[in-house]
Amino acid sequence: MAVPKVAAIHDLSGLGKCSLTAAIPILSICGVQAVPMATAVLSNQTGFESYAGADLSSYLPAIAQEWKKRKLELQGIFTGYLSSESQVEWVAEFVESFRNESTLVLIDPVMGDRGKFYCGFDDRICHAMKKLCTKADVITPNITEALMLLGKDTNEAEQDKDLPIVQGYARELSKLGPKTVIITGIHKGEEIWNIGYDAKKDDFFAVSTHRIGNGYSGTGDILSSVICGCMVRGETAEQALTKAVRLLEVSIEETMRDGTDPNEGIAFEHHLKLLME
Ligand code: PXL
Repeated sequence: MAVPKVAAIHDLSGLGKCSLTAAIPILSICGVQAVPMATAVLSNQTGFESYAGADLSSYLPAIAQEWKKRKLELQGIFTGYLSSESQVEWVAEFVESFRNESTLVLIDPVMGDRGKFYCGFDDRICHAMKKLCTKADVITPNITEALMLLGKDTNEAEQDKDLPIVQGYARELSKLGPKTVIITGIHKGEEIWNIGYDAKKDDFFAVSTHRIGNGYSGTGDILSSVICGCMVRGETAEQALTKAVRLLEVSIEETMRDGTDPNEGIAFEHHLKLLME
């Protein structure tokens, strides 16, 4: 089988091991070609005390036009951090223009974590992201982003959760359009749960792990990249989530031992082999 192609639409951040610096190696090890579209170039992810960079929104239409000339056929479209409301709206048009019946569209609605928006984001990005999610086959919000998309109070994001309540959130989010919803980073005692919902089967799945550390840069992007790579190569969402959580677990354990600054991200490079078929 030819190597499947996935358009990976995220920023390129020098430091932080998130977005494209996570998506490209992970898709590659899954046997999938990343076709990157950099939405912005940044010195580092925005959780550091400062950053420098450039938004690339004005270049994206010309890049898409060249891809059309090359008759690019995509087996997947995978979006993550997008810099502005207008960029999110443009990406929704891109999805419509490039998808076909067999394209897997995975939208990771990157907006915030631990109950708060990331630097520079507010309700406007949430409004646009909710519309973008209607185009998705799969969405992978963390619990904060799920609450934002549902218009609920995000202060409860870090509180211990009753899992049936989160299952209800996943089912509600699937009504936006995506057949698969995976809500990540749900606190339950000393564990972190990730809940999946398959709307076609009206069935739930869940993968948990011990809580280690207090949150590292890029973990959500790594998880969504694994889901994308594994699903494009034919695995189920549940199989993909199980692999993603295992990769995060061992990478975070190593990162804790190394004493790395959480803004720098996790030591996933040493564990990518877990994703080989
Ligand atoms: O990991 C999410 C993410 C991606 N890209 C950029 C970010 C963040 C989170 O802060 O700042 C630029």
